[in-house]
Amino acid sequence: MGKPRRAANRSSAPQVQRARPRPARRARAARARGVLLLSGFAPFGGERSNPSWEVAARLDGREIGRLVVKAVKLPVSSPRAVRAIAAAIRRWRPRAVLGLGQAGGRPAISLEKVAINLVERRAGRESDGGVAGTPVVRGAPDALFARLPLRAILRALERHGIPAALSLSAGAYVCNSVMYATLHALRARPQAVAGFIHLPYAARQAVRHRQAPSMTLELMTAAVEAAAAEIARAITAHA
Ligand code: PCA
Repeated sequence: MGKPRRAANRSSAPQVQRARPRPARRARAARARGVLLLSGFAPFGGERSNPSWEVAARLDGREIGRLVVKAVKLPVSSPRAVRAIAAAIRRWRPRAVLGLGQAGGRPAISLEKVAINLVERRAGRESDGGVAGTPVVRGAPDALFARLPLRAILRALERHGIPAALSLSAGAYVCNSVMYATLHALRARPQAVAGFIHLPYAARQAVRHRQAPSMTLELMTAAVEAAAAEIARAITAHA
């Protein structure tokens, strides 16, 4: 008895199937889908590539949890990068913003805890286009803390067997500026998740820096993906 009815339903498939999914659930799912803005940088300091952008580009468009990754490439200049990340935040209204940058010489994935309101040129670096010793945002607080599930990310990376560490300084160069500007831009949206991760040299770059530690792009991509999954989980848990 049930059979003919099912067959009849199938024959008028388009309407029946469209009517089937529960609209309330679909609407909830659509609302829950948000953007994870993932920034990376252009090469600098004589390098031909920057692993931060290579990793961000690899993850562009990926769905991680209920977040869709939108990758954005930033210039290595504090004022220009700050303007670019602020514009991207206005444009995409992301649920989460994760900045990536290269910190050649660091031995592990660095989860940054603090951004300071200071732009200092690093000794020996080419000009970054900013003015040394100035605030990232005039009149704003001296420091802002990352709004990331840092412990959960650290544990996840440990589970994946990827060397990672908490870092208490993102420096005072362009990466720190971007982290600070991001946290400042999101100050009125306390539920937005935001922070910064520094990556070591990619193995390919370390061919020219033989004494420096390095990681493969694959491993760094897996690390950022695992971090993004923890971010998505944290957002879902608080939704
Ligand atoms: N690292 C630099 C700027 C761009 C990048 O990838 C920094 O640590 O500030």
